[in-house]
Amino acid sequence: MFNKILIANRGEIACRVIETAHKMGVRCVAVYSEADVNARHVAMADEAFLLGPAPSNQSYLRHEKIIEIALASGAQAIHPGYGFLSENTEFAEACAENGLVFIGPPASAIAAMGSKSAAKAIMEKAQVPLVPGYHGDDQNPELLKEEAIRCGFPVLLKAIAGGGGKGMRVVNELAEFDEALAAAQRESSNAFGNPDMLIERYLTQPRHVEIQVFCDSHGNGVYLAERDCSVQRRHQKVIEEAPAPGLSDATRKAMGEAAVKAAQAIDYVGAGTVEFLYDVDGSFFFMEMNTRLQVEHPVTEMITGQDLVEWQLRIANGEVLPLSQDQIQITGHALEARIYAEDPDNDFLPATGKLHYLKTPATNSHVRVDTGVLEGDEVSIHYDPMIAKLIVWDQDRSKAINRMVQALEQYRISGVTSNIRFLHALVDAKPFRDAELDTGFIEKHENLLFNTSGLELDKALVLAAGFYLQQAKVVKKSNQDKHSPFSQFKNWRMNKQYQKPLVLVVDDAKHTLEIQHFDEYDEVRVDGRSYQLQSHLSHDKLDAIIDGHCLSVHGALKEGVLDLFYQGEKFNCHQYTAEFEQGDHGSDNSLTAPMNGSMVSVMVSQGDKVSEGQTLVIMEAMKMEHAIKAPHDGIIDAIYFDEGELVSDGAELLAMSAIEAPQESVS
Ligand code: MV4
Repeated sequence: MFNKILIANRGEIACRVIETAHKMGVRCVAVYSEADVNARHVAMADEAFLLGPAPSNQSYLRHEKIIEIALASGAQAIHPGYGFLSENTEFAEACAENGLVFIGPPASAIAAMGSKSAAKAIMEKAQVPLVPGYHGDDQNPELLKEEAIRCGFPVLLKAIAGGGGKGMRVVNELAEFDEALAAAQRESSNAFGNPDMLIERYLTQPRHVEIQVFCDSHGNGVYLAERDCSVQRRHQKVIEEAPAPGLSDATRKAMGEAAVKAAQAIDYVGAGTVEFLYDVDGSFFFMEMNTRLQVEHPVTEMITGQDLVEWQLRIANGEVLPLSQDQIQITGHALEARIYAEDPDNDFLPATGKLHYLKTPATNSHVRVDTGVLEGDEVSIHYDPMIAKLIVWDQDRSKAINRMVQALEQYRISGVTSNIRFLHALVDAKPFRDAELDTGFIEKHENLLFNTSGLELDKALVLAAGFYLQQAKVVKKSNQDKHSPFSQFKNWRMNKQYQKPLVLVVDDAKHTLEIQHFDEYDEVRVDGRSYQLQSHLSHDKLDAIIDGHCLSVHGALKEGVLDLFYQGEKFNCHQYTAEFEQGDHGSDNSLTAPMNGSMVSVMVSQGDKVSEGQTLVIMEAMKMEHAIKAPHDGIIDAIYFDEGELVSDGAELLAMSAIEAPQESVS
């Protein structure tokens, strides 16, 4: 076995690989960018080397530098994780040329799966089922039309050079075909420099079911069951699970054997995933093969009891597969939720910031957290905004869902917007519990998933009042410092009528709470409605009784801003003060960056007259564009950034002044 490996990655997957390597007694060399010097993967490694500045192309994508570090540090092998260099043929070749073992498949196998049409041709030859369609070289439009008719409408045009859902177009009927083909070819030429198309019968409600395969260098191959990854959003997986609900043993076997055939058709070695479209009638069709360890591999580990990273290291070391096919058993059900720094209620806009409060569920045989961040870390624009993977296991799917709901409720993040509430709503939704899965799940059930809230506003406000009150008590006891930020609570005398009402701001609306203290409880009045509150705070946990309803919430208070966590939801408020008003709304004529990013396009010039809602500039962060619009009619006074410049969160982008309505002359 290698005594030292280099991990050419960052974040949770780098940490995941280090964990297993250490368990096996293998030393780990990490690499890191300037942004990651304090990252968890660096801390976990035995040693780590700087690659360069934060952007990936100056750090984690630098082939030569990484190989140089591996050689200099005495590592014998490189684990690429996923993303970055994991499916880079040149990098795999460069490892071999330098006598380093690439912990992944041979470069030729990566290359074979790089082209969609070539991959389909290989799979057809290996008798792996393909969606009925055409993937030939002859691109004569008349021939393509004949082929479309042969498939049966609706058909799907897929750009040969596309991928990940890019360059696809549905054609519902013959009459639309000519125009749709011409448009698809134009788009594909522009986007990928290649107009060539595949044609397939379009499956209207498919599921994404993928098989985990492993092959050793002695010609053996096995499958470790499947994962259902149908719950996706714009081709990003959201929830993954294993096994796939409702998949029969016979289908599992057929799909597994097809996947092993697919891998062996390209002389595969190592961990791979063969993706299938699984249709409502139980048929399945090859989609593509991923030649790496995947993000969602933990659900397979949970139901098979195997450590897939250990399998990777042993196979890379030339060993035979640890288990034969009949030794691979599946037990129970596992789910994975991807916790992201993003705002589901705002078109999944990526979020950045400091994770100033980060609490994770207790881990045990049922709950696993794979993460690369710690409390206090920064989520930046430079890398994928995944904060963690939350993985649960239980004897059956319904129990596993309960575990997931519970674990999400124990996952609390303050400082960065996350998708936790969305995930909680998703796994708890009836159609998800009923396993009504297909790739359109999120769109179909929008009403259950977005802008939902189970916590009544009054109750939340009363709980917030309890938190502020109890926090003030704790601070008063332990800190008499007049200059402490909590001296603002000096008016909160116990057992006396509270002099000043507590004014809380929620979603820009002010709520006035009148509080009266009694020996046994506080009376809290919200807009004339009165509640009896008893509360007790220990650390961040508030136990409360509101009119006889006992409930517990957690809170994170920072600079007067309170996040209350309750059953997977986060309730945000702050105390109304003059400073907050300023900080919140800024000066009337400024426009600020909503996140770290870069300026893509400046669409106005100084002196321009603009109208409310007009797009002024476009910023980009995490490959997503975000239009900054005029909040009112006005005139552009100044523009502070040029196209292409980096912009940090909160920076003033431009200044504009309002156009005064024409004044009526006053006589
Ligand atoms: C399809 C399809 C329906 N019919 N092919 C999307 C990504 C790409 N790799 C394959 N994709 C699809 N191919 C036929 N003939 C529907 C999809 C599809 C999809 C597939 C898997 C997971 C999520 C998806 C979301 C939308 C569309």
